[in-house]
Amino acid sequence: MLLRSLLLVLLCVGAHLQGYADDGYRLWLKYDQLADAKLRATWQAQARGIAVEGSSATLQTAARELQLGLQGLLGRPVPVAASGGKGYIQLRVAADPALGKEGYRVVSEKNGLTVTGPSEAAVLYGCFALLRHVQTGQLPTKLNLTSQPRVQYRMLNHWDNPNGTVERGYAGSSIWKWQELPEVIDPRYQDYARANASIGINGVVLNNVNASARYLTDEYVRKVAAVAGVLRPYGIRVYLSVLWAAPRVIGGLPTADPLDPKVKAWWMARTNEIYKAIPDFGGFLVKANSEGEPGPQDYGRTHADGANMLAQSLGTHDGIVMWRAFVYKAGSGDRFKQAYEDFQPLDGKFADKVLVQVKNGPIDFQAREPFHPLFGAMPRTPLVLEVQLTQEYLGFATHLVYLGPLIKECLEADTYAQGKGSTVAKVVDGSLEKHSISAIAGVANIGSDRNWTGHPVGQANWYAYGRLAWDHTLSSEGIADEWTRMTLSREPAAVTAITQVLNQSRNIYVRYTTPLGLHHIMGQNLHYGPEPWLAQSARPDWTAVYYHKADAEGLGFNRTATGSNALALYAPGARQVWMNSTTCPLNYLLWFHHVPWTQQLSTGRTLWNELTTRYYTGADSVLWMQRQWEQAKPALDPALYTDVAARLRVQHREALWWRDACVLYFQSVSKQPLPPGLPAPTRPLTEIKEQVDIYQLR
Ligand code: BDP
Repeated sequence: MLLRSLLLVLLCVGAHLQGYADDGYRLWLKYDQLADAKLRATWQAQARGIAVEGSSATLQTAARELQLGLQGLLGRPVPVAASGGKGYIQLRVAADPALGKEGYRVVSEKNGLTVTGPSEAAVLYGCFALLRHVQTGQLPTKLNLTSQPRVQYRMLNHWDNPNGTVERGYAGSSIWKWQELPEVIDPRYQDYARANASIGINGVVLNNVNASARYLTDEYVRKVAAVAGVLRPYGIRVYLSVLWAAPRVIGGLPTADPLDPKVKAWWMARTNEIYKAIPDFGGFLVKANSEGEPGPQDYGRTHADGANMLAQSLGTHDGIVMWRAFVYKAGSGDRFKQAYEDFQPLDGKFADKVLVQVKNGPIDFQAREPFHPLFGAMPRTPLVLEVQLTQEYLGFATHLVYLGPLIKECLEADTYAQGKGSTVAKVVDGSLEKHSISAIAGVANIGSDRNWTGHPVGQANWYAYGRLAWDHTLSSEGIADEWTRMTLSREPAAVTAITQVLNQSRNIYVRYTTPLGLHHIMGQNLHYGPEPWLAQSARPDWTAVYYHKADAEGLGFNRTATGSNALALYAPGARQVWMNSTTCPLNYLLWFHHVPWTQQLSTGRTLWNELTTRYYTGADSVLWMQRQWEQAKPALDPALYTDVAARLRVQHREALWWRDACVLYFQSVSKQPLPPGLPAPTRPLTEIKEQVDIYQLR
């Protein structure tokens, strides 16, 4: 008997020391016991219980999450009560004009910690901030965590279809099980809500921008209402992408002309029905007259006509319309300029509830783009910044690419719209042009995979997006550090090794795929792997040669006054930075200039030598990433370590693929020898082309 008990104890201890295989499901909300006993004891004294004033669903949710987190982290029960004495954490809604609607305060007071905010959601955010503080191993002394979001609508956009597929999704299928809804509520919806609320996301678009009209039917509205019911206590509202042609497709009308009274009445009636089922419905996202989607231009109307009609259909409901500016017509000049040409003249013509949603760059979520010229150019229209978290052009779920730096780079870019310091962030948060509404959107990278994002480090991109949506002044490095501590390990050497990888990963990816400002040279349709030789497609602006313009003389797209003159779309201060090919920052050089192969760059190398050097050093850097990851091994869950290590091996193989494909192809045009010291690829271009064909399933 004694022996059996002893064995049992040993088994339990063993299991505890090893931890259970970490399948990534818990994301950064890991509430494993703090290893440091002193730290635990200090917090235990501050968290004898939780006292919550009020019984609303959101406050109860906040208390439950705090309880769950603290019990795990501190390793002992933390009761929740209506009131409590010394050492109880008080949760309270309290008016505080300095905090806006959603800001929180977590402070140490005489009797213990208090978490307050002007709304229930604010208190929930405060609880997550407190948990983050404990999780990252910080002390409670003189606690004063105060923060409020800089952007009002912080959106996560799904590109999910009714049949469960996810457009450009690389982490399994959709998490939304439409066929089972509204009766079956997958418990995963709640964990999804927790994750989003923990980083401050307060709105989700449930379906693809290439929308099915189905979502507007009564049948689907009931399903959407069921999801909204799960998300509501977490301060999250639901939104829908709409198909512009819905009045024809499901409404039985002969037209979807926004100025047609019957069309207007149809939208108004549909909207009212939606609000009956979902009183806090957030509104609509629209992709119109883009990539074959229908839109108001089909009837000779403008984007503003369409957006305003839809805004009108919202009536007095508290909803908004996010109208996407991602448009480019076949055969009408430099694609870089087209969204600008369509939308800029409409500035001032949009109704109050309309925001125009603009991708971070002018082409399409490339690994590095200059900021979109519409930022700063539509002062009378609130603009939503849209970034892509799913790695469509960044190696899917195979390549480790932390997107914090990419998002930050765009937010910090200076539009010079109102002189120096007119950053994209200030345009987006509304402060530059004094807008009363502001929004930011991230295209989700999650799916039904157990670990949500396929690549375990993809979770960092969801996390970083949310944190930056809340506060764009946070640093990308700080967020990487926070995420690593919460998700992977708090062991200092491991944190350093891993965060170095995260922080460098995007630049490394750019180097081995599209250095010096190359863009859109990826495999056709699938958008994976290199295909710089692609010259034939349904439209010229879907080929690679359209963008890199490699010829015997040089490489790059001339967008100066002697070329497409896209640079003229930027304010003089911004344009100035890129205008001159000898002073243009090298990261943007080929975005704006056609540069002779033999031109000497600021690095002292010729364009050709710099280009090839970047491809080689970029691919080699993946080996450095592997070594760093290996250094962190002792501190990591073994299964997770192995998974990422394997993905890094694929990443290296594919970095070499990119390198060899691009170096050999551009060499076939430049006729330049490789600089001394760089070994020639061992396979011919023909072989690589065949490999690409296999990838593309052609
Ligand atoms: C492109 C994607 C396409 C999307 C489109 C969009 O390839 O699947 O529908 O963006 O944003 O990058 O509408």
